[in-house]
Amino acid sequence: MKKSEIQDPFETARLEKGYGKMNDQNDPVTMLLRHKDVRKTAHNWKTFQSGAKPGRIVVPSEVNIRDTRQIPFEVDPPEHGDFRSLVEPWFKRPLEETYTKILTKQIENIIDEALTKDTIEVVEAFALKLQSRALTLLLNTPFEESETWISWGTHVFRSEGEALDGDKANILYDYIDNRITEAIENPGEDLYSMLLASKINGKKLTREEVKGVMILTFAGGRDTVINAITNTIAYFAEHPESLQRLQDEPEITTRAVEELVRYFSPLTHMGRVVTEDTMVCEHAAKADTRVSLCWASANRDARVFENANEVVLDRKVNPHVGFGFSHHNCLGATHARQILRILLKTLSNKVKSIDIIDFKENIEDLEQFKRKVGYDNITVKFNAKN
Ligand code: HEM
Ligand code: EMZ
Repeated sequence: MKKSEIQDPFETARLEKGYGKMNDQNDPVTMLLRHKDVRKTAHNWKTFQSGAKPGRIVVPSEVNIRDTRQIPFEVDPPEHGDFRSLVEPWFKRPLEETYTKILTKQIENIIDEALTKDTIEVVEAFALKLQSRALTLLLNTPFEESETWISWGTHVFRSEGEALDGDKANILYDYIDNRITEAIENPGEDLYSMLLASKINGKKLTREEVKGVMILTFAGGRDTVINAITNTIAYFAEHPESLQRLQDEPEITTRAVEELVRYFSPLTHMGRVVTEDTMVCEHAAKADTRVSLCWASANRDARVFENANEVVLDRKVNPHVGFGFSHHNCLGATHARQILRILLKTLSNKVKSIDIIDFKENIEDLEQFKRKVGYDNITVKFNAKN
């Protein structure tokens, strides 16, 4: 088996029953595994709600470490639409020319630096750095802020050995509180100030709402992006011919990004709370229990994807759900896609090959299923093109 391979642990359960079960802090979850059911359920917000108690739709549940509602993630229609329309233009800024130019420079610098080193640990010294620096663009805050974010490590709610780390979460909450106070006292051109100046139906956003958007921006776009970047490096280390192909056929880059997101599925699943007794996959789902939409399983569904377990770099029809589906689809997808597109372009221009020296996989434990989402660490050597 290749080191960069990400296997599909859901296949048997998906084919036989369509769902899997896991217990999470005595609040069990029925995981929906088929592409069709995942999409249908994501769409049906009346029966499968996001706006439950803050933290409950996340698996593992964050109810014990978070009171603030993440917005627009933990809000259902029609209120969801109000928040979403407010923030959507801001999250489309990654398409602007200046944004792309600065992001390209940031990524080139990180790759140039990696090329000067004998070896480099990709998660901390490459992916986390890249993610944090790029986030200064999305928030429109000073570049130096990234140093603080890098010091927090890869996940804002998790630390080694602790899936839910309340102390760590408090560092993020305090940090955001301070930045909001600063933006109130001295408004600027950043996301905090934009939110503080905004109104929905004539009413200003509350401080708690602003905090909810900011927490989500930090948490949702962190380990997902870090895993996507790290897995990309591992993949090209074992497929140098694909790197060459990207240089020869740059027109496939956009498709390649979508295919890597499908294959990696950096966010395995996300929950919903059932509002009324119902059936999923001929299985009873009681009111006030949880289901999850398993993006990672849906993305390997052979009824939808031919050769689902292979990376087909220029896959033409690719209705993957790696960024979710329906109204809650990923708000950060424009930013994430730009990062990956520029990463692929810069790697294919500058890097001849990558050697994997040492690595430790990050395996998510979903009881019945164990799934590789990325690496705890992976040390590589980058070799430059002549
Ligand atoms: C929603 C995946 C990067 C912010 C989602 C959802 C998925 C997802 C699957 C749907 C959740 C649901 O339906 O409950 C990913 C992946 C990423 C990524 C795979 C990287 C490759 C980012 C980034 C940000 C971000 C960079 C922002 C900094 C959000 C937000 C939502 C969301 C705000 C909620 C949108 C809403 O509720 O309307 N993401 N995400 N994500 N993501 Fe991402
Ligand atoms: C939440 C989630 C958002 C959650 C769209 O996904 O990402 C998870 O990594 C966080 O732990 O709080 O932000």
